[in-house]
Amino acid sequence: MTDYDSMIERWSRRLAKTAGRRSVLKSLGTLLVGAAAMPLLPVSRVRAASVKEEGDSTTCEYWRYCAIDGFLCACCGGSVTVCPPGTEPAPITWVGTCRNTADGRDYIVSYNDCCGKASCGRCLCNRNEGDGPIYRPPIANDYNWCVGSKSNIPYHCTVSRIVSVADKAG
Ligand code: ABN
Repeated sequence: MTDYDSMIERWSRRLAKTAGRRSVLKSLGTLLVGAAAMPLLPVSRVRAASVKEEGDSTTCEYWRYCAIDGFLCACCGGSVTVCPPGTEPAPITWVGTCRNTADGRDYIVSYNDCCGKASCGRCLCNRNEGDGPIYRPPIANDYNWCVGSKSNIPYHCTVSRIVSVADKAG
C-alpha cells in the first residue's frame, strides 16, 4: 500500500467515525448540484492557421488589434504573432475579444508585450475595446507588462495571438 493509499484510508476512517451517513450524502449532493450549475466557459481552442484572415496587420484597423495599446510588432521587424529579433514576449498578457471581419466570429486574443529593446516607436495603436482598469490585470492594456519579464527589461512592441473562439457556436 502506498503512502497515498494509507492517507486516504486514515481519512476515510476518521470521516466514518465523525460524520453521519446523511451529512456526507448531503455534502456530496450539494457539491454535485453546485458543479452542475456552474456555466461552462464558451470558449474552444482554435488552430491559428485555420482562422480566416483579411486586412493588413501593419495597420491599427486590423481586426485582432481591437483591445491593443502599444506599437505593432508587425511594423517593428516582427509579425502579428512573433516578437522582433532581440526581444522576448512578457510572460504576462492581457486579453480582448475581437470580431474577425473575415468570418464574423468573435475570438479571444492574447496580447503579449515584447521586451528587450527600447520602444519601437512605429505604428502606435491604441484601440482599447473592453480595456479594463489596472486592478483587473487580465484585461488592462495601459501597463508595461515587461515588468514581469527578466530584470524588468524595456518595452518594444506588442503581438496579438488568437487563443480561442469566444462565441457559443465554438
Ligand atoms: N502594454 C503596452 C504598454 C507598454 C508600455 C506602456 C503602456 C502600455
